[in-house]
Order: sequence, then structure tokens, then C-alpha cells
Amino acid sequence: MNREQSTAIMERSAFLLPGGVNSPVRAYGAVGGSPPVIKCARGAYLTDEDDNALLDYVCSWGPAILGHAHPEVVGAVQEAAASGLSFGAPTQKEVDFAEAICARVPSIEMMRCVSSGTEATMSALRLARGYTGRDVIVKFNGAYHGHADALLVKAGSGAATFGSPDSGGVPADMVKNTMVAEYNDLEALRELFQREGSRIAAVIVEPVSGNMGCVPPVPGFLAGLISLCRDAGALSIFDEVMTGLRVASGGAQDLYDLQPDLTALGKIVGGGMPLAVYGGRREIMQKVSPLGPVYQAGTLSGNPLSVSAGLANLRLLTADCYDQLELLSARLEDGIRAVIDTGKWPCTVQRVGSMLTVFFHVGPIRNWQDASQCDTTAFGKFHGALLEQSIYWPAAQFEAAFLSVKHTTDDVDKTIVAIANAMKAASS
Ligand code: HOZ
Repeated sequence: MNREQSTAIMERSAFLLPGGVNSPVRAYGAVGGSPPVIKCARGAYLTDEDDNALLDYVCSWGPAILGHAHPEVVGAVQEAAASGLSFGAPTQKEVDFAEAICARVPSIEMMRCVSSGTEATMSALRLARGYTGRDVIVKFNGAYHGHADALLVKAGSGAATFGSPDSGGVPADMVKNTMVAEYNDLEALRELFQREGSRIAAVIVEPVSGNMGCVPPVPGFLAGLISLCRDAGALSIFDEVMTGLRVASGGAQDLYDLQPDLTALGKIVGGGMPLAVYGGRREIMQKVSPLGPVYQAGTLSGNPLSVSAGLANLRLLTADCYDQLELLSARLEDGIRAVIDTGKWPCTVQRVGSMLTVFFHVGPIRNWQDASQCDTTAFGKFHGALLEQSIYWPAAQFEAAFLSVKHTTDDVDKTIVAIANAMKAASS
């Protein structure tokens, strides 16, 4: 595959942007080589600067569930742009958007728009602390909730990939009230609550972990977490930045029929534009300024372009989309499992809805202790071999691949063949 243009651009970029990128997971540090530089995208395919067509399983790390450049989403943004980019003032569209979100995610009775998942989780935590009058927050080992100081403790995603689960530049004082528990271990969480329950403001959880790769909750874990919080007067916060509108129409809480106190949404809600949401029980949200004492603000929050893209995305994401995604994703999962079984590769595939990870370790992967056993060198070779076959897979072991409604069965079948070849390359 010719990568001349991409390589030349990344050489320029390396002098100007740390690692040549604007977010660490885009660099190929964890898998080797240099990333393709993307020129444009449509449907399930990206085109790079060398005009290679790449079948995309990154989907902009989640948002592109309808495929890239959906004409109605693009049209909604174009129409909004023609009427002004940002007013820093209320608009009707943001109310329409809030109504649409609250209808899909009934635990959200009141919400606020922000511009990124990091902002959403960070604000939800501040609110939980303000509401409960307590300082301690609990997160899970290998979970990633964006890059706010208090959450960069034993973090997954790029932080784990690049060996900085506890980031530099975060003063010890900022994380002294962050406690870490093991995902999927309800007993350990119960013991933590027995010791520290009266100090805990909130437990924040990715209901399906996506940032140590795709790790589903064991039965009873999330419901148990919610009731431990409730009994102790703490709040449960579901970080559904990845899972919201992805694993089901109303996110993981819809899939598992649960009602957290607060929820953070991002990625898909903005249809590819910078938009995220935090929200939950009205009584809690009423503590947010200007109604209450918890301050949080943003000039571009709920801007008309992002909200228009989000609204169009919500409108287009019908129940049929989720049925179609489930069929397609199950086909991919089954195909990969057959490849693993036939080759007796020391790997496992895990999936929830249209998010999925191939782990280079025998499963099941239940938590970070399991995920951290993965052979990341073999994953790097696997990734490189997929790219050589024009399959654009997330460039790190501790991420999830995503499908869109624009992926076809032919795309999936082609991917399974490519994965069989890539497994062989990974073992060499
Ligand atoms: N937040 C995503 C982690 N799964 C990736 C996007 C990024 O960090 O750039």
C-alpha cells in the first residue's frame, strides 16, 4: 500500500504537534508505523491522502454510527451554519435536542450540554460532590473517563496504552479523594463501601467498559453498584460516552434496564460534532448553576451546529438501525471466534452491541487485571497486517472497534478473512 503522502504529512506534523497528533490514541506508537492521514470519508470507508480506501472500524472512536458524511446530518449542519455559528444564547434547537435525549434516556430528567466527554464526566463528578457534600469518588481500574485530573488514576484507553495510567502533571492533592476498585468485583466494592461509604460522593462506571477493550458487566454488577450507592447516600454515575446510543437506543442502561442517578453522554449524541451531555434526576440537576451552587459553564455549549448534527443523528437512529447493527456485529463476532477456534490462537473476542474487541489473551477478560495480560506486541502485528489489507482497526489493544449501519455483510466477511490472515501475521 502506498503511504507516501501520509508519511510526508506526519513528518511535518511531528515538529508541530506532540506525537504528530491532537489526541494520543491517533498516533501509532502502540502498534508501530505511521498512521494514514485521512482526507475524507463516506459511509463505512475512509480515504487517506494517498487515495487508499480503508474499511473503518474506528468510526471516529464511536460517533460515526450512521457512517461518515450522512447527507441528512451534513445537511443539518450546513443549514445551521448558514444561520450563524454560535450565539452564546438560548436557542430552540437545544430545547428540541434536550427533549429528544430525555425521551431516549428516561433516567435523564434534566440535562446540560457541554462540548466533550471529558467535560461531561468532570461536571457530573463536581455535581455529585456538590449534591452530597462529600469528596470521595470511586472509579474502576482500567476505566477511562476523559482527562480531568481526578480521573487520571489507573486510567485505561490511551493512558494505559502509552504507559501513563497515572498522568504526569496531576498533583497528589487532586487525586487524594479518588479511590480505585476492580471492575466487575461487587464484593470488593461492597467492602469499600463498608469502610468508606459515608465519605463517598459517587461511583463512576463505564457500564460496558470500552477503554480496556470491550468488557461487559457480569450479571448483577451494575445493579449491585447502584444499590450500594443508594444505601450509602452516594450517587451512581454511568459514563455512557461510548455506550450511549451505541449498545442500544437508550445506551447500556436501556440494555440492562437500570436507572443511574447521573449519566454522561458524548460521541454519538453529537453526530461527529463536539457535543456531550450530562444529566440525571431533576432534584440533582437543580443544584447546577444558575439554579444551584454547582458552577459549570461554556461559551460553545449547545452551539447550533453541534445540536443540529445531534438532532439529525437522533432522528435517523431508529430501532431498525439497532437490529441491523446487532445482526452485522454478531456475524463479525462469530466469524472472528471461528478464526480463533480454528487456529487455536491464544485470543478471545468480546462484544456488546456494535462494539467489540479482539484481545490477545485467552478470555474471558473481566477486568483490567485480565486485560493487562494481553500480548500487545502480537496485537501490534495484527493491527499492521489488517492495515495492509485496508482494514482500519483501532490502533491499540485497549480500545473497542465499532460498526456502523453502512457496513455491509460483504464488508464483514471480507474483514473476517483479513483477520484470519492478520492472526497468522501476529503469531510470526
Ligand atoms: N476517548 C476514546 C477512548 N476510547 C478515544 C478518543 C481519544 O482519546 O482520542
